[in-house]
Amino acid sequence: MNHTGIPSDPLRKPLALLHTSDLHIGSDTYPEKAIQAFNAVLDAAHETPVDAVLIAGDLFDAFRVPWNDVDYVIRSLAALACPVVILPGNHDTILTSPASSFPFRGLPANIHLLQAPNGEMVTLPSLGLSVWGKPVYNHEPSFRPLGGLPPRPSSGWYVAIAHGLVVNDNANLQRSSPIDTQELALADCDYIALGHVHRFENVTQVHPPAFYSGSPSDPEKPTVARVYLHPEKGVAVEAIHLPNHASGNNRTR
Ligand SMILES: [Mn+2]
Repeated sequence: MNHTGIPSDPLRKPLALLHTSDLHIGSDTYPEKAIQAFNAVLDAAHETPVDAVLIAGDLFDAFRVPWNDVDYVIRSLAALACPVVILPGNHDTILTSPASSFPFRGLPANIHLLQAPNGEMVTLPSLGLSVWGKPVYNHEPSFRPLGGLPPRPSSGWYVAIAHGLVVNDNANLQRSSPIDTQELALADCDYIALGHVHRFENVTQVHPPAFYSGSPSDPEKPTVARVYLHPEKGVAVEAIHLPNHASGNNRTR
């Protein structure tokens, strides 16, 4: 044990992650702004390099997204040259429908798309990082984005990604894709990267740190989150404020 009480683990090296969500590429109400916001996320990742990028849902807006946009997104994420983990949110039907023309089989090696309906773990041995997430196939009250979080791997950092609505009382469990505060409090991981709410928000329940990154196209406060995992200092999260582009989005969840 070190002075923080976190057991020493040689695989837990200092890491920086970029956490984003709710880009809504292909939106029919703000298509250009969505691309501008995506470009701002790429700029943030290039300006201050990170070890991995986590996209916590709603990268795309719908089932039908112009092919040029899909191709641009894939090529741009490949060019980041770090691992990119994508969790499908409720809008990402292009990533979850069997009828989709998305090039699932031709993805660049650094792009990890979570697809298993009951959740899937991506292990990145070079980073000592495991990332688990459960895609949104059915955006309804019975779908629990953090339900079934597997036990912590024996070594390294462990991050959960979830796309849903944090609710703090049982009455609100009738909302679609609910994440209750007990689930946040009991999750045995180092960080919970959330998407669905378009504003940066700290929803930590004592431990582990749990944040919404905010949407890069939010009309008032466009943000991404930068997450620092440090073996002695613990986990720190900061909002990175992005340029504010004209013509706001409608905060579609
Ligand atoms: Mn959503």
